[in-house]
Amino acid sequence: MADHITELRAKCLERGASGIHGISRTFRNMDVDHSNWLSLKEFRNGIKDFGLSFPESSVEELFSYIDKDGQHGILFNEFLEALRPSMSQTRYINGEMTEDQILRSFLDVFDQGVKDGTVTEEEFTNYYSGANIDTDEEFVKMMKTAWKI
Ligand SMILES: [Ca+2]
Ligand SMILES: [Ca+2]
Repeated sequence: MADHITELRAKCLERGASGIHGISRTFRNMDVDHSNWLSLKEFRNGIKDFGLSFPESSVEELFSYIDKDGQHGILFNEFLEALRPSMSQTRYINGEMTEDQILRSFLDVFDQGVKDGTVTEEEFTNYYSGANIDTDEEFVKMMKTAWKI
Protein backbone atom coordinates (compact mmCIF):
# COMPACT_ATOMS: atom_id res chain seq x y z
CA MET A 1 0.00 0.00 0.00
CA ALA A 2 2.64 2.51 1.07
CA ASP A 3 4.68 1.09 -1.81
CA HIS A 4 1.98 2.01 -4.27
CA ILE A 5 1.84 5.56 -2.98
CA THR A 6 5.61 5.76 -3.28
CA GLU A 7 5.49 4.37 -6.79
CA LEU A 8 2.79 6.80 -7.84
CA ARG A 9 4.72 9.69 -6.29
CA ALA A 10 7.90 8.57 -8.05
CA LYS A 11 6.03 8.55 -11.36
CA CYS A 12 4.81 12.09 -10.73
CA LEU A 13 8.35 13.20 -9.99
CA GLU A 14 9.62 11.44 -13.08
CA ARG A 15 7.26 13.53 -15.13
CA GLY A 16 8.47 16.71 -13.53
CA ALA A 17 5.54 17.00 -11.18
CA SER A 18 7.57 17.70 -8.09
CA GLY A 19 6.05 20.90 -6.78
CA ILE A 20 2.50 21.86 -6.07
CA HIS A 21 2.14 23.11 -9.63
CA GLY A 22 3.27 19.81 -11.06
CA ILE A 23 0.94 17.85 -8.84
CA SER A 24 -1.86 20.21 -9.79
CA ARG A 25 -1.11 19.60 -13.46
CA THR A 26 -1.17 15.85 -12.91
CA PHE A 27 -4.50 16.17 -11.13
CA ARG A 28 -6.01 18.21 -13.97
CA ASN A 29 -4.77 15.69 -16.51
CA MET A 30 -6.48 12.90 -14.61
CA ASP A 31 -9.68 14.91 -14.15
CA VAL A 32 -10.93 14.21 -17.66
CA ASP A 33 -14.44 15.64 -17.16
CA HIS A 34 -13.15 18.77 -15.35
CA SER A 35 -15.34 18.18 -12.32
CA ASN A 36 -12.45 19.09 -9.98
CA TRP A 37 -12.54 15.69 -8.40
CA LEU A 38 -11.37 12.30 -9.53
CA SER A 39 -13.76 9.43 -9.83
CA LEU A 40 -12.45 5.93 -9.37
CA LYS A 41 -12.54 5.53 -13.15
CA GLU A 42 -10.50 8.69 -13.77
CA PHE A 43 -8.06 7.68 -11.07
CA ARG A 44 -7.72 4.19 -12.51
CA ASN A 45 -7.10 5.53 -16.02
CA GLY A 46 -4.64 8.10 -14.68
CA ILE A 47 -2.63 5.39 -13.02
CA LYS A 48 -2.66 3.41 -16.22
CA ASP A 49 -1.43 6.47 -18.11
CA PHE A 50 1.52 6.60 -15.78
CA GLY A 51 2.41 3.14 -16.96
CA LEU A 52 1.67 1.62 -13.59
CA SER A 53 -0.07 -1.71 -13.60
CA PHE A 54 -1.55 -2.00 -10.14
CA PRO A 55 -4.07 -4.77 -9.62
CA GLU A 56 -7.66 -3.53 -9.43
CA SER A 57 -7.83 -4.25 -5.70
CA SER A 58 -4.80 -2.02 -5.09
CA VAL A 59 -6.27 0.77 -7.20
CA GLU A 60 -9.43 0.68 -5.11
CA GLU A 61 -7.46 0.50 -1.90
CA LEU A 62 -5.31 3.43 -2.97
CA PHE A 63 -8.38 5.37 -4.03
CA SER A 64 -10.12 5.02 -0.69
CA TYR A 65 -6.88 5.78 1.10
CA ILE A 66 -6.44 9.07 -0.75
CA ASP A 67 -10.18 9.79 -0.52
CA LYS A 68 -9.90 10.84 3.11
CA ASP A 69 -13.45 12.11 3.54
CA GLY A 70 -14.88 8.96 2.00
CA GLN A 71 -17.05 10.86 -0.50
CA HIS A 72 -15.98 8.57 -3.34
CA GLY A 73 -14.09 11.31 -5.07
CA ILE A 74 -10.54 12.54 -4.77
CA LEU A 75 -10.36 16.29 -4.29
CA PHE A 76 -7.21 18.18 -5.16
CA ASN A 77 -6.20 18.73 -1.56
CA GLU A 78 -6.62 15.03 -0.87
CA PHE A 79 -4.51 14.25 -3.90
CA LEU A 80 -1.87 16.76 -2.89
CA GLU A 81 -1.82 15.48 0.66
CA ALA A 82 -1.07 11.98 -0.57
CA LEU A 83 1.50 12.87 -3.19
CA ARG A 84 3.48 15.81 -1.94
CA PRO A 85 7.08 14.91 -1.30
CA SER A 86 7.61 15.61 2.37
CA MET A 87 6.05 17.20 5.41
CA SER A 88 9.03 19.32 6.35
CA GLN A 89 9.25 20.75 2.89
CA THR A 90 5.61 21.70 2.95
CA ARG A 91 5.95 23.25 6.37
CA TYR A 92 8.79 25.30 4.97
CA ILE A 93 6.65 26.45 2.07
CA ASN A 94 3.89 27.38 4.50
CA GLY A 95 6.40 29.33 6.53
CA GLU A 96 5.87 27.20 9.61
CA MET A 97 9.50 26.25 9.83
CA THR A 98 12.49 28.48 9.68
CA GLU A 99 15.51 27.63 7.63
CA ASP A 100 17.33 26.80 10.87
CA GLN A 101 14.67 24.28 11.79
CA ILE A 102 14.86 22.75 8.35
CA LEU A 103 18.61 22.48 8.66
CA ARG A 104 18.16 21.01 12.12
CA SER A 105 15.78 18.31 10.90
CA PHE A 106 18.06 17.75 7.96
CA LEU A 107 21.01 17.19 10.27
CA ASP A 108 18.89 14.96 12.49
CA VAL A 109 18.75 12.48 9.65
CA PHE A 110 22.50 12.09 9.85
CA ASP A 111 23.07 13.00 13.46
CA GLN A 112 22.36 9.66 15.02
CA GLY A 113 23.23 8.58 18.53
CA VAL A 114 23.88 11.66 20.63
CA LYS A 115 22.19 14.59 18.96
CA ASP A 116 24.88 17.14 19.56
CA GLY A 117 24.21 19.13 16.43
CA THR A 118 27.29 17.91 14.71
CA VAL A 119 27.48 15.10 12.24
CA THR A 120 30.53 12.94 12.52
CA GLU A 121 32.07 11.40 9.50
CA GLU A 122 31.00 8.01 10.78
CA GLU A 123 27.38 9.06 11.10
CA PHE A 124 27.44 10.53 7.66
CA THR A 125 29.02 7.45 6.14
CA ASN A 126 26.52 5.23 7.93
CA TYR A 127 23.63 7.10 6.47
CA TYR A 128 25.24 7.45 3.12
CA SER A 129 25.87 3.73 2.74
CA GLY A 130 22.45 2.92 4.18
CA ALA A 131 20.80 5.15 1.65
CA ASN A 132 22.13 2.96 -1.12
CA ILE A 133 23.41 5.73 -3.31
CA ASP A 134 26.25 4.95 -5.59
CA THR A 135 27.75 8.23 -6.59
CA ASP A 136 28.19 11.69 -5.17
CA GLU A 137 26.30 13.00 -8.12
CA GLU A 138 23.24 10.93 -7.27
CA PHE A 139 23.49 11.99 -3.67
CA VAL A 140 23.53 15.65 -4.60
CA LYS A 141 20.65 15.08 -6.97
CA MET A 142 18.64 13.35 -4.26
CA MET A 143 19.30 16.17 -1.82
CA LYS A 144 18.33 18.74 -4.40
CA THR A 145 15.12 16.92 -5.16
CA ALA A 146 14.25 16.42 -1.52
CA TRP A 147 15.13 19.92 -0.42
CA LYS A 148 14.54 21.98 -3.53
CA ILE A 149 17.96 23.57 -3.45
CA1 LIG B 1 -13.60 14.20 -12.60
CA1 LIG C 1 -12.86 12.91 -1.05
